[in-house]
Amino acid sequence: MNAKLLPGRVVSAHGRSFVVETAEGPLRCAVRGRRGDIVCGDAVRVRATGGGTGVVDALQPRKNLLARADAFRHKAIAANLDLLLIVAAAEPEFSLDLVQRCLLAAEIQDIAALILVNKADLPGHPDAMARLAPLAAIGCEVLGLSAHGDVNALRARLTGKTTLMIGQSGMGKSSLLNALAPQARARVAQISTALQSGRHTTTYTALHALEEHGALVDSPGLQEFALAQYSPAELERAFPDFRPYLGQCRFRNCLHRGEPGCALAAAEETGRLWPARRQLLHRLQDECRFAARRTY
Ligand SMILES: Nc1nc2c(ncn2[C@@H]2O[C@H](COP(=O)(O)OP(=O)(O)OP(=O)(O)O)[C@@H](O)[C@H]2O)c(=O)[nH]1
Ligand SMILES: [Mg+2]
Ligand SMILES: [Zn+2]
Repeated sequence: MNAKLLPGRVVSAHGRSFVVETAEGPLRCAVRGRRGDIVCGDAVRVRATGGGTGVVDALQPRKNLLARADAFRHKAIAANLDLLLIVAAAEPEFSLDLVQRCLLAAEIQDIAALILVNKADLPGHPDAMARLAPLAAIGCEVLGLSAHGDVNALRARLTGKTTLMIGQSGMGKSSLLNALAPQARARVAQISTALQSGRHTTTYTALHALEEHGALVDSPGLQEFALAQYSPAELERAFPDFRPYLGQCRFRNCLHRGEPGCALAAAEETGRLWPARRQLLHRLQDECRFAARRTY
């Protein structure tokens, strides 16, 4: 039995089994003990056990971790990311709430984010772009293109980076992966027109090498994105548009829920803040307070 320790990177995580890419090729590794938290992008050391299998010996410290958590469970998605690509489209209809939650998760983990509006060939595309205008106005980058057309504008953004694609089912994440890394041959499926939703075609998270250096991680479609693992204060600080006003409220412990002299409310009244943002903050804080009363 070969007992050599090899450095490697986790390239797919499927339930309790995952694949680690090493200098000697990919090794299929099983989870031993409490290792259920290993995700795509993790740097590990593995002990080869022969026949293309291995055992993870050590998980290296992470630069960041993209994860979601509600009151009931914590779900890590991918680690050591340089860019979060939030994929939306005109069809099925995308959730602005979900896009914003993804942006906040990236902000808290210090990961750059880019909103990609796919399916630019569809007639609903300009409306989809317009729905994102309030986020573009606060400095979020929004790029529109079609996975079935020219993807070079996106390709240029991915060079040398490890990028995670997330978004609702049916937005075209796997189609984008196929356009950028054809050897991935990811499965894609028609959306359900009756339900106006995707079909949850991608079932596990996997990392694919890009020709022009860098890696693209495809993930299963999300229905919701809870951020209950963060504190109310962390959530508040994750809104870049709130920053000029934080600390400016009359009460130092202002919850921005109608107290007199609230700087966020005043900024809304003069059109400097988009009211949907404070409502989102309140929903997130309510969710994390509810979760704090429970244990996983
Ligand atoms: N018209 C048009 N259709 C697209 C485009 N990109 C993807 N689609 C279609 O959208 C449907 C869903 O695409 P997928 O790539 O499977 O979507 P996904 O985001 O990976 O979905 P999940 O794996 O379920 O999360 C497929 O029928 C694709 O052919 C595009 O740019 N234009
Ligand atoms: Mg997919
Ligand atoms: Zn306030």
